[in-house]
Amino acid sequence: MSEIQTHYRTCNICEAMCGIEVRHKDNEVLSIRADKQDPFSMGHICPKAVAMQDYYKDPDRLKTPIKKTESGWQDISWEQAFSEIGEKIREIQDIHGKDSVGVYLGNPNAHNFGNAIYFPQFFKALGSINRYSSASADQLPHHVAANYMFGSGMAISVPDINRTDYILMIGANPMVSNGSMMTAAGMPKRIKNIQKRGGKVVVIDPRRTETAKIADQHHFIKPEQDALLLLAMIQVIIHDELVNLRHLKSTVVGFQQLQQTTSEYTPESVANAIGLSAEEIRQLAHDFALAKSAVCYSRMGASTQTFGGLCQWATLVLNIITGNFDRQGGAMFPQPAFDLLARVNPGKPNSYGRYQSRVRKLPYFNGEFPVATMADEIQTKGERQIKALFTIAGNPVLSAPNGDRLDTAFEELDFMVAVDIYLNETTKHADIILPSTTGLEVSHYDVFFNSFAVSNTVKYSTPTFEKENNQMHDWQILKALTSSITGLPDDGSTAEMILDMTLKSSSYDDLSLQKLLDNPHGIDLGPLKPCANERIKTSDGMIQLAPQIFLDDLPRLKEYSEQQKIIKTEFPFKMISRRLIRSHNTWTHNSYRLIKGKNPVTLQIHSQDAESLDIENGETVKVRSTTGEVQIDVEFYDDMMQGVVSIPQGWGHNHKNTGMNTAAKQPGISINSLTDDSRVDLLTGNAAFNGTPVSVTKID
Ligand SMILES: Nc1nc2c(c(=O)[nH]1)N[C@H]1C(S)=C(S)[C@@H](COP(=O)(O)OP(=O)(O)OC[C@H]3O[C@@H](n4cnc5c(=O)[nH]c(N)nc54)[C@H](O)[C@@H]3O)O[C@H]1N2
Ligand SMILES: Nc1nc2c(c(=O)[nH]1)N[C@H]1C(S)=C(S)[C@@H](COP(=O)(O)OP(=O)(O)OC[C@H]3O[C@@H](n4cnc5c(=O)[nH]c(N)nc54)[C@H](O)[C@@H]3O)O[C@H]1N2
Ligand code: SF4
Ligand SMILES: [Mo]
Repeated sequence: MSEIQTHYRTCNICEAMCGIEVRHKDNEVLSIRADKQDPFSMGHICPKAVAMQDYYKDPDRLKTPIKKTESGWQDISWEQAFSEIGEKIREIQDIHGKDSVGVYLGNPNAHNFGNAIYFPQFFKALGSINRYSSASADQLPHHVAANYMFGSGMAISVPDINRTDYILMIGANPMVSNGSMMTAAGMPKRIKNIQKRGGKVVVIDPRRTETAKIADQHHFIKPEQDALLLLAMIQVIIHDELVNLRHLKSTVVGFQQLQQTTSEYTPESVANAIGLSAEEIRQLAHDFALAKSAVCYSRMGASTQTFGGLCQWATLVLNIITGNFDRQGGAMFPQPAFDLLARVNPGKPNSYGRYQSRVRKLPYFNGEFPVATMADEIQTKGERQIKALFTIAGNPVLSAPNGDRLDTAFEELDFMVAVDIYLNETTKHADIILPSTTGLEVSHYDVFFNSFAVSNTVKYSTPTFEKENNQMHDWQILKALTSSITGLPDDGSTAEMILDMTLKSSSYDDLSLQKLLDNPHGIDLGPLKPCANERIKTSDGMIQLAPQIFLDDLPRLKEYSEQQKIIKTEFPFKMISRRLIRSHNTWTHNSYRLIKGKNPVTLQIHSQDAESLDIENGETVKVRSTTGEVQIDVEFYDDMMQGVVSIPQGWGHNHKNTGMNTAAKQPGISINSLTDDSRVDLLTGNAAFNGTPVSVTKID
């Protein structure tokens, strides 16, 4: 008889890095609970972690490579899959050039140990600049701002949430999302602790969110007007002589330019456009500047919008000019043991805009072009047109702006390979699907999210369950793909070997894989410390307060505000997205325990807005945008700002064409049938999901 065993590991579904305790007998999961001994998550967990057992046992999961044939999908061996892929990719690149093969990387790549380690080899083998990822539907503006102000896109500062006295959250809903670009398991407790120590939580959001409801203050803001709010706050702080650079005095350049360019953004001049009164804006600026410590944290709401770059720049400026940067309780740099900044040399060449995308001239940054132009690059004939595509752990048909267009574009490819655990809306277009292990079957070390974590810890998790003999991990698939393209043999390395080497050479003493194996709950490396001197990578070590590219983008902001006064009639509402506690992006809906109950995919609208259109609560309505139309049930929700409607992101499962059975019970509609791929932040190329103009009408 086998024994009940307890396994400790990290949940790798989202960036919160919660420690979990999995009790199991052989490969039957008995329970999944929070690991109270994890020094980072300290007993936090969310419902999604429990669903890890569902993905482990899911009969829809692919376990062997499949190939599309005239008589349907056929199982094939890994050898056959890699050999056919290698041959086809070489053939396409011989005819159309290296750049004719594109790559799209989805979100789980950031959560899967090993992927980041083996991507460089794979990219080198392909030799194509046609790369895309979910980063440009997400946090790209954070990286561009960090690149220009601190000299590296990975020099990301995070709120010192554990010690701050005042947090201003713009377009973030951590009570649901658990935090993002701020890895902080247990956000509900961390937020309550701010209030317990007498601090304040202020939320700026067009929806009175779950976070806004527990905050000390919430202000509605019209979608995509956050840059104006931030600029006005900066104007007030400078005008009212509240600037206090503190310890940063000798590290900051560009203050004069900042003062000059922001002086026109008085609260009075922006109040109408943004929907806050001039007094409210002034008060916010004063409260922020005068708090013992304060941090401004702007996320999805301030990034996936027409002015994402300006928002992230202005957010950092606000933290810096109030002396809340690289200081306890302000915005601070994590010092991860596996340090992605370690090999960045100060003054390294800037990759922003090194190339422009072929069709729409959007900027290349950090090895990629914006995903909002991927369909253009597939569908527009000419040199460097994408003829073949790899999608790796991504579902852009549901996640990218105007996903329906990609649904068509993927059919036009000569060849497509998907590395994915499911046959879904995106992977159904592939010629070959390579299924990887996932969740409880994989080992884990968080390479990325320790770089955004609110305290420094290290932890390595062994797999809870051994993978089946014929299965491959994502990183093994990447290595095999690399060999299949280059024809060169595998170098024999493993992700674990690289981790061990990196830990041993880290700035922390005595770290090694063995030490982490001996400490399965993880090791605390202490709170964030001031360390800008080692994290800033500009050539002169100075922080750039007013990089020209942001100043040059300000006229666009002005034009937009002018336009807003005119275009109203055809699409009178602004649409925003929302996240749900029991759903993660596009791929978790095959867990029945997460999706059971009422259909959560509703159009939230203020009852007065609905009633003015003669629409009743629960009624199915038509929502139309420049790109598409959907039918969806209305939910009266008076916590919406009037004029703004909200739809959950990540849904729209088309059960007829995919293998995902449980998800098909609650298909929902895809919000990205409505978002427009021509709406981007022109500065960074990031997708502008927020504020998509839509109309809402009765169905006759
Ligand atoms: N309108 C709107 N659109 C949005 C957003 C929004 O707020 N509003 N949010 C954006 C954001 S923040 C993001 S990050 C993107 C996400 O965009 P994507 O990354 O494209 O979408 P995911 O749902 O994360 O796709 C994950 C894919 O990986 C597969 N998968 C899951 N686990 C594994 C694994 O371990 N290995 C492999 N190989 N595959 C795996 C899943 O089956 C799925 O196909 O969506 C963006 N799209
Ligand atoms: N449960 C759950 N957790 C998740 C995910 C998930 O799908 N489900 N996805 C994960 C991923 S990939 C990410 S990137 C993070 C994202 O984490 P968050 O950034 O916290 O994401 P959202 O919940 O989308 O919050 C964005 C907020 O911005 C608001 N908003 C929309 N437009 C505007 C605007 O123009 N201005 C302002 N000020 N606000 C606006 C929305 O109302 C929403 O409350 O969440 C992660 N965690
Ligand atoms: S918050 Fe994220 S990491 Fe934590 S249990 Fe939920 S899905 Fe997993
Ligand atoms: Mo994301």
